[in-house]
Parts: sequence; structure tokens; C-alpha cells
Amino acid sequence: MSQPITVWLTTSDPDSWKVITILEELTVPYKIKPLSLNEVKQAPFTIINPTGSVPAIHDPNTNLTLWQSNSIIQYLITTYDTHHLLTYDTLPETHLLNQYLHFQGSTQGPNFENCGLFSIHHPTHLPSAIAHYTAEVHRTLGALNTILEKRDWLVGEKCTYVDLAFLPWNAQVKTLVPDTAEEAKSYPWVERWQERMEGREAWRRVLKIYTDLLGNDVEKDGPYQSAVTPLRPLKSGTKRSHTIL
Ligand SMILES: N[C@@H](CCC(=O)N[C@@H](CS)C(=O)NCC(=O)O)C(=O)O
Repeated sequence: MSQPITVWLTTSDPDSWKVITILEELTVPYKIKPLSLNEVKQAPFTIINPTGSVPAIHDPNTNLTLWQSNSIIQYLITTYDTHHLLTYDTLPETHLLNQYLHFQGSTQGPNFENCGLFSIHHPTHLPSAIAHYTAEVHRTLGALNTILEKRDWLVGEKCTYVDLAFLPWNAQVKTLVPDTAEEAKSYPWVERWQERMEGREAWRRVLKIYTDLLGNDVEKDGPYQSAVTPLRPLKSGTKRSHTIL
């Protein structure tokens, strides 16, 4: 059995939960090191990641330290998904997986995050910024809805790591984006895709871990505190497969 991977995260960060989701799906042992937003910007964490952002990991089995959630996900898939449970090693699927992972990292994540920033957290109410990022979120959801009307999963015939990379940010959309609860009905194929992923056993375990971490209140000094509830905690009762440092 491999030694546990250390994962540094902040509880409210969906990018961090992307990594935990993949670890849970692959049942790779890991330890969580939760940080406050202040700790993310300071040593010793900035020695691990000089950009001062989470998530980051250290894998003692390969002595590799990595940051940027999607780089971490690709590393985990390459190293630990040897049976291709969540991936393909064929063409054109390999490139389609890359395409969707870049779309998630460059478009879905930043637009959802900025929409939440300007609609919830920003000290000044800026209607033009809210309108811009709200439109960007709807552009993203609209594109995904068109793609998913014709297929259950983004690539191939099974749930892959790129589907799961969209899951944590989608789980927050109704909180981050003004009036999306009503408008989300315009994206029925996205909703069904999201429900299929939220029904997976690994995601139930992720939400249990998330709920436990919320109880520890590690982010009490962070400005994103009000955004930490919308991951829709499910019922408890799943076993713990990780350690919290
Ligand atoms: N593209 C990065 C985004 C990571 C990110 O924005 N993390 C937030 C989580 S709170 C963070 O660390 N923010 C601190 C900052 O950059 O100010 C990834 O996917 O890992």
C-alpha cells in the first residue's frame, strides 16, 4: 500500500475539493492539511507553493510536490488510475479529456469564482462586474448543456476525471450566481449530469469530509466564510478513509 499523500486546502475552495474527489474515487490514501486563507499567503505554506494558493499536494511515494488543481488531478490519474477507471489512453479521447480540463480550469472555475466574488464578497457593489460574470456563468452552463444534450458524459461512455473536475464548482452555482436557482431550469442536461455525479459514493464521502471540516472552523479569519455552505451536505454515515492533520 502506498503512503498517504498530503493535501493542503482551504475548506471553501472548490478547486481543492476537485482533488479530494479524485482521491476518493481512486481510493488513494491521503491526509488533509486544512489552512486558513491567511496561512495560504505565508510561510511555511509559501515554501510549498510560492504562488500562495491551494490546493497543493506532496506525494511521499514519488517525492513530488505539486500545485494547481488540474495539474494535480492529471498527476493522480497518470500515477494511480492504472486501470483507467476515470480516463482513457486512446485517441481522440486523450485530447478531448485535455480540452475539457482546460475549459474547466480556464472558464468554468474562474468565471464561477469571480461571479461569487462580485455578487457576494466584494466590498463595493459593482453591477457591471456582477452582470459580466453572471453572463459568463450562463455562457458556460449553456455550452455544457448543449454538449450534454447529446451525451451522458463529456468524453466517451463513462464518468471521467474531467466530468468530476466540474462537479464542485457546479455544486456551488446556485449560491454564487444571482437568481440562478430559477434560471438553472434552463440547463436540464447539466442538472441531470450533476445529479449523476452527486449520486456517486465518492462524492458522498467528500461531502462528509467537508462537513466535518466545517465543524473545525479552520477558516474563521477568511473573507470567504459565507460561501462555505452550498456544497449541499448529504446524509452522514460514510466511513472515513483519510486523516486530518
Ligand atoms: N487555478 C488554481 C486556483 C486556485 C485558487 O484560486 N485557490 C484559492 C482557494 S481559496 C486560493 O488559494 N486563493 C488565494 C489567493 O490566490 O489569493 C487551481 O486550480 O489550483
